[in-house]
Parts: sequence; C-alpha cells; structure tokens
Amino acid sequence: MRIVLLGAPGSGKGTQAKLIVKERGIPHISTGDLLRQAIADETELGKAAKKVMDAGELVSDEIVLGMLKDRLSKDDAQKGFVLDGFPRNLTQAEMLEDLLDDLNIELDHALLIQVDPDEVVARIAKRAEEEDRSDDTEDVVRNRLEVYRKQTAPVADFYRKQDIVSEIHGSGSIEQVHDRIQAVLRF
Ligand code: B4P
Repeated sequence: MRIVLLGAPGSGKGTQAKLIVKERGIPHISTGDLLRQAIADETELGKAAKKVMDAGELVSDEIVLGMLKDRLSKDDAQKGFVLDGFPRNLTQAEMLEDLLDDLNIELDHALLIQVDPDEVVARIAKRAEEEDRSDDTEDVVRNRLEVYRKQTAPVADFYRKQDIVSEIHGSGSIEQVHDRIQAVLRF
C-alpha cells in the first residue's frame, strides 16, 4: 500500500505514520526526518537545510527530491510506503508523479489530517518543552502554518482530482485518530 500523509505542521502526520507502518510492515519515509538526519551528520546538504528549516521555510525542491529518490530506490520501499512531509507544494506533487510513473507505480491513498490551527500551535509548544527542535518556537511555527496554507494546502486539490483523498478529523487522542485512519484504509 502506498500512502501520502498531508496536514499542517503538528497535525499528527509523523505520529500517525509510525502507527500505520508498525501495523502494515512498510517503511515510514519522512522528509523532515531525512533532513534532520543530514543536519545531525553535518553534511553539506544538512548545513544548507538547517538555515531554511530554522526559519520555517521549505527546503529547495531539488534537494528534497534527490533525498526522496534515493530512499524510494531502496528494496524495502518496493512493497509500499507511508510518505510523511512530501509533497509540500505543487511542484513536489508533480515531481512525485513523474517519479512514480518512472517506477510504474501509483499512490493508493492521500490522507489529509485536519486540525484547528490553535490546536497545532498548542501541540508544538508542548513538544518544544519535551524535545529540542529549533523550528518549534512560536514565531517559526506561525510561519510554518502560513507556508502550509499558501503552498501545501493546494496539494490536497491535486490529489482530489485523482479521487484518492480522504479527510481525517485529527483532533482527539492519538488512538482515536488512528482508528479513523484504519477505517479508511480498510475500506
Ligand atoms: P516535518 O518534520 O514534516 O514537521 P511537522 O510538519 O511539524 O510534522 P511532524 O510530523 O513532526 O509533527 P506531528 O504533526 O506528527 O517538517 C519540518 C521542516 O522540514 C519543515 O518546516 C521544512 O522546513 C522541512 N521539510 C520537510 N519536508 C519538506 C519538503 N518535502 N520540502 C521542503 N521542506 C521540507 O506532531 C506534532 C506534535 O503533536 C508531536 O509532539 C505529537 O506528539 C503531537 N500530537 C500528534 N498527534 C496528537 C494528538 N492526537 N493529540 C495530541 N498531540 C498530538
């Protein structure tokens, strides 16, 4: 099964992706995690990405696509995947389409997790107390939400045209949201 997870920062994409992959035995491919790993490894790519991420902006499409191509070419991605954090804009959606065409595969689901903006700010503020992510400060989170509204929200329409979007109510407990996702994936 090939799934794309869409939703604002803090909507629970990463959290839900981990639960889906555990049950289905497919890899979790998070462009945010791949970028944070490049930063931790202090690669040239990581150094360039850090400045952009700390401002709450999107890293260049070419950098992220390059990383994604490498990850999708690994053996474990052949049986399916959960893509978390990609595509983040329409250009990336089109790039992904070309990449999947080349591999002769199609997406099965685009799950759009919907959460009220005030709730995502509160969730990320809580995460900021527990984890040390330099893009989780309030100003940067507000900017990430604005970037989402302008650049990422239109990606849902791209997938609506393919009739693969399911909207998931993202408030409530992590288990409740997961149950809603399971109901869609079972259908
Ligand atoms: P991401 O890593 O994708 O970060 P995110 O949008 O904040 O989502 P994340 O998955 O971490 O959080 P989640 O909603 O699960 O991106 C970070 C940055 O990387 C971007 O700003 C950008 O600069 C760059 N980037 C990534 N992909 C890119 C791309 N394709 N192109 C360009 N740039 C890219 O969870 C948030 C918090 O909510 C957690 O603490 C969690 O515990 C909590 N939570 C989740 N579900 C909950 C629930 N039901 N109730 C209460 N709390 C909940």
